[in-house]
This record gives sequence, structure tokens and C-alpha cells, in this order.
Amino acid sequence: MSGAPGEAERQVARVLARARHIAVLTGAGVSAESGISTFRSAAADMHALWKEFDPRTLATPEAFADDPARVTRWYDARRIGCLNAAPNPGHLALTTLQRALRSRGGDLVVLTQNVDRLHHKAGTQGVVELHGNIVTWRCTRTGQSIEPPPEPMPRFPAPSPFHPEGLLRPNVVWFGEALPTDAVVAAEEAAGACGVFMAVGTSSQVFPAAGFIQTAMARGAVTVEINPESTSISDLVTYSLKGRSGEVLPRLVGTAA
Ligand code: BJW
Repeated sequence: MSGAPGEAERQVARVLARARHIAVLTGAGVSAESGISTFRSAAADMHALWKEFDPRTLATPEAFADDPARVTRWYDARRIGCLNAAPNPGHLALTTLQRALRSRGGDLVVLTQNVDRLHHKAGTQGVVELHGNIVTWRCTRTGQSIEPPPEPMPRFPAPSPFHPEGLLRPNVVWFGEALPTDAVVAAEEAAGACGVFMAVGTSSQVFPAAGFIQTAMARGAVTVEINPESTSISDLVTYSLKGRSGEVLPRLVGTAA
């Protein structure tokens, strides 16, 4: 549905106020206002990682096998950026909405593609991490995970403390790798059970995450997109709200300053 942004927003606010089960798929745009780069953006003035770097040389298992030092250095710099970042009003509005729904016997499930842990920092409970996280790293030989200290790593690649021949790699999901099964099951369940599905700050280009909205649509859920740019789902959703999530979400939830 289009129309004046103000009216569409008011309608979505009413939908949210009446909803009992909401699923929210979040992407890098939700963290943009916390200073974390997105991956893709059509806007010429917006920084996006894949405009600067080729994902095939950084975000694939083949890239890590080919040059583990280069990949580790890049991910470690991003890890430090995420550790130093704080949630923005968009993250906090989702936490407020989750608490409101839980207090009336419903729930809000955040399905995030983000690896930055900012939804956790904002206090949202039960966050489903579809693409893992950048805060914990695992041994390539044993699979054991650790949380490296909050300073830049001293060596690239990073030797594993668990195996003499192992390396540490971030617990993120690279292209060609399977998403964690429990996260996919939880996401399908939340998308299938919700009355409202929101896609916030995602380009909806990466699968299987971008497909969960189809599950919600097939079950008749009201669908909402929040994004300053148009995406492949903008014409498919019930409401497409054009704007920054750190501004739109607080207005929808009533936490705007
Ligand atoms: C704002 C804003 C503001 C700005 N407010 N908004 C079906 C069809 C075609 C291909 C495939 C398919 N199924 C699978 C594939 C292959 C592939 C894929 O999807 N490729 C496509 C790109 C073509 N998928 C995979 O490989 C996945 N694995 C898989 O399918 O495995 C199968 C398998 C099964 C069994 C065994 C083995 C394999 C894995 C995908 C992993 C994605 N990984 C990354 C990197 C994570 C680590 C890291 O952080 O480096 O995840 S890629 C990158 O994209 C990252 C993100 O989570 C993901 C999604 O990006 P997101 O979040 O949407 O961000 P952007 O930047 O794209 O968009 C930001 C948006 O925000 C923009 O629209 C802005 O306008 C907006 N914005 N400011 C609100 N203030």
C-alpha cells in the first residue's frame, strides 16, 4: 500500500498495537545508524562494504583457505568495530515492542542477518542469528569456540588455542555455507506463526533469509518493509515505509524522542 508516508506509518502503528505475534527480519541497515557499514546500497553517498571489497575474496570458505591472514585481518577489524558499537533507537524500539507483546501474551521474534550482536546489547530476548556472529570465533580443526579479548588480534592468521594446526575463524556464515539448522527452523516457525512480518534494513537479496517473508505471505501475514531505498520486495509488501529504521521504528512504537 502506498500513499502519504504519514498515513501509512499511522496504519502500521495501529497494526503493531493490535498484533500478538510479530516476526522481524533485520539486516545491515538496522545497524547503519550505529556506525556499522552495510554490504550493498544503491545510493551513491552511502558506504557499503561490497562497493569497496569483493565478497568472493573475503566472505567465502575458499577465500579463507586461499589467504587466511587477509581474511582474518579484515574480520578482526570489523569485530573490534562491532564490540565498540552501541545499539541505536531502532534496536531499542524493537526491544520495547517485544516487551509490550510479551506483557499481553504475544511475542516478537527478531531474525537477524547481522553478526554484530547489537540486538542482544539492546536487550532483545531470543534473537535468532541467521548468519552467526563476529564476536565468537572457532577452531578450524576442532570446531571449539572462544570469545577473543576485545583488543585487535596480535597475529594473522590467528592460531587456535585448541589444536596445534588449527586456525581461528569468525563464527559467521560465509557464502556457500549452510545456515545453522536451529536458526533456520526457528525462522520458518516464526514466519509461519506471525500475524505481522517486518523486513527492516535488508536488501532482501541473500537467501535463504530473504525467502522467509514468502512463508509469512503464504500464511496471510501483514507484511511491512522499512528501508530508505526500494528493494525487490517493496512492491510485494502490504506497507513499504521509506525511511531509516532508527527513526521510523521509534515513531511506530511510540519511543521517539
Ligand atoms: C537502511 C538504513 C537505515 C541503509 N535504516 N535501512 C537462491 C537464489 C540465489 C542464490 C542463492 C539462493 N539460495 C542460496 C543462494 C546463494 C547465496 C545467496 O543468497 N546469494 C545471493 C547474493 C545471490 N546464499 C548463501 O550462500 C547462503 N548459504 C546457503 O544458501 O547455503 C546452502 C547450503 C546448504 C547446505 C550445505 C551447504 C550450503 C549463505 C549466505 C551467507 C551470507 N553471508 C553474509 C556475510 C556474513 C559475514 C560477514 O558479516 O561478513 O551475510 S553476505 C552479507 O549479506 C551478510 C548479510 O547478513 C547478508 C545480507 O545483507 P543485508 O543485511 O540485507 O545488508 P545489505 O547491505 O544487502 O542491505 C542493507 C539495506 O539496508 C539496504 O537495502 C539499504 O538501503 C538499507 N539501509 N541504511 C534502514 N538507516
